Amino acid sequence: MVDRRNFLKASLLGASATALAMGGKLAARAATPARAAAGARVVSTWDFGVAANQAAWGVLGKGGHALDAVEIGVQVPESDLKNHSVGKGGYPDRDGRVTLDASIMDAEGNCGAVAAIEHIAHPISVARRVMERTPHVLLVGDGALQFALEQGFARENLLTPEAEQAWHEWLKTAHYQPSINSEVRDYGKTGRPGGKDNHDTIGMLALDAHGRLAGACTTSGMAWKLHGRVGDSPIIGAGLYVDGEVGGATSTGVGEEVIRNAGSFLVVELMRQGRSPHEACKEAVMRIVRKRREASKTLQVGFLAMNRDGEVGAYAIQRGFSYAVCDAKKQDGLLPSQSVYTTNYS
Ligand code: SD4
Repeated sequence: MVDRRNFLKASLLGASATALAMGGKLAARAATPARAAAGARVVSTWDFGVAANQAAWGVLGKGGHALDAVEIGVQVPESDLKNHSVGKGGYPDRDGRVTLDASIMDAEGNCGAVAAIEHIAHPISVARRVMERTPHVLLVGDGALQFALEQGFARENLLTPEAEQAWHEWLKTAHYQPSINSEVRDYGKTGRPGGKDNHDTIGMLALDAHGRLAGACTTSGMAWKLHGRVGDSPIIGAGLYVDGEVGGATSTGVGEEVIRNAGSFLVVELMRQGRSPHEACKEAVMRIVRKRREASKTLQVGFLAMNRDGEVGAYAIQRGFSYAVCDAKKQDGLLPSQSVYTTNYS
């Protein structure tokens, strides 16, 4: 767990030392980047969260808004063609269509989302437009695409040759078992989540220097899903939830299990009752495991949470889940999550 109090103490000490060195009150008030970012922190799911956090830090480090930070941050994996579970380059559904899900939320309960949207490379930015320019929360499928085009987003082919080839391979058996995290099992050398060859959904939570919280979540969903399938990521309360009084949570893994348990909302409510982010994530994971004792052995769900004080916690069903942490002290933190099962992914 990252201790924000020590971090704050360290930054304040650092700031006053600088002020003394500069000799005077005026200097103490100077808006150095370190001061502008004091107290800010951004966290996100999986190894690829490191690069995404650094992009978000470009906003937070200058004292910018948490909402801008999470949007810019998750655009990094959305643009990464090597990443087959977020944005362009994502694996398609069983019909060969790349359909994307995304959501964004701020501390005041403002939120927007798109589900099963095609042909748009940055669904997170469409989700933000839904939040800011419509009276709605969630647009899906053709309606979401129509709105995005009206808003000036470019129409693109999101199916890369590599993803298309993987789909043709899959078609040879066309075997899909919804209870198993096929994105993890079907590719990568380790056969486990969290390695460099496989990454899941990115969920990101940011706290800015003004104490504002925001979150974002974006994915191409489960590879080879039924056309029209929507996971947890665009469902507010499932894949993402933020409450300025408490904190935020996000999830990755088999979305059906997260939706069944209103996962991210549950994590935030558990924190409201006094649990730490780590304890809250663990209890939300255990709720899934208790209900699905056998199935849980072969599926992955991970939760990541940050409270309003900037304390961070995570927990997953399977080992291998990682999360990236970035603040004024260290911009490339990557931590392993604890998990229920510690044996190899089966
Ligand atoms: C979903 N939770 O669509 C997302 C995708 C994911 O491993 O995280 N896959 O269910």
